[in-house]
Amino acid sequence: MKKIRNNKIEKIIEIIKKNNSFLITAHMNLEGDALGSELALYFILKRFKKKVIICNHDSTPEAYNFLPGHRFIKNEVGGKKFDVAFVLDCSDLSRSGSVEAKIAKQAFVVNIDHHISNTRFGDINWLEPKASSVCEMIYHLARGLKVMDKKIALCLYTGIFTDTGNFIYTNTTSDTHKVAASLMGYDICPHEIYRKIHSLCLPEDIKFIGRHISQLKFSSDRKICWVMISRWQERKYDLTEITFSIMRRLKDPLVFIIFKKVGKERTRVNFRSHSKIDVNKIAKFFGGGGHQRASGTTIAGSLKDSEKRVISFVSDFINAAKKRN
Ligand SMILES: [Mn+2]
Repeated sequence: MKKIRNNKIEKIIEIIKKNNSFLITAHMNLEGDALGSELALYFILKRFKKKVIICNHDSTPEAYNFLPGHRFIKNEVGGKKFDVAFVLDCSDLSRSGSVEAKIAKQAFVVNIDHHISNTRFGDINWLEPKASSVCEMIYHLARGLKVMDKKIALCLYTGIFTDTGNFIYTNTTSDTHKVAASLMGYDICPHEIYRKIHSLCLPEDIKFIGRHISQLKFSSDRKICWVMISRWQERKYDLTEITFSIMRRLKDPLVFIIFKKVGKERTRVNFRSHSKIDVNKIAKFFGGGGHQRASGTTIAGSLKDSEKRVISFVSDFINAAKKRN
């Protein structure tokens, strides 16, 4: 096993044992790792008879309604005070959206994350940039507390599964597989999880993606591939990931980008890397962040304007990286 920060786990165990009420949150645009780690931690704390509330900025996408406990998740906690707030899978506290204001008022904040761009906003910061997911980290916490059951295992497995792109991204390590194998011992069916999360598209969604795929753009050296989406329909599931999974089939590009118009002068830009090109650094330049091979940012500017700025920056970035090697 690679080095997991056991001293942090011990400290967090102490905090759990000493306190009674807990608030759990994660980032906006909920996905498998955010929800899986929140719910797993919820069940872990419940085993110690603690008062626990999960509160998120966004509502839970329908695709994740198979996760046990999803009905307990709230979008509002009123003026309640908690002894401890757990913030999961957030590189920055602002990623928790409207919950940020609540967290800022809590006595003690535990920041658990695997984003390399994490800003260390907690009173305790347990950061494992090499972990595949926060769920992989929570697995070690659960082991430290000697709790595990089918519900916790299903939540954790789902987060590891989705954050590794079904075990194909470069964040998948032998440790990730060891953790996943151990969780499978609790009667987990990966094919069912896959079907529940990934087989939801309606014919119009596939056609929508198809239209955009037919208009892919490439830099002249074909190292950058991108797509512009002016009318983005929010769905029960993540069309961004589906679009990227098709783009990733391309042989030549090193960086994949999706530009989405999300407001009059606001463009969401998501990056994926196929290579050593560090898209966390690219997103950071534009005020965002994430992981080395998956990141994003929101730019104040029109779709066209953002395209121009980002593509020219990425192209220079790739050329500079080429020169260094
Ligand atoms: Mn994650």
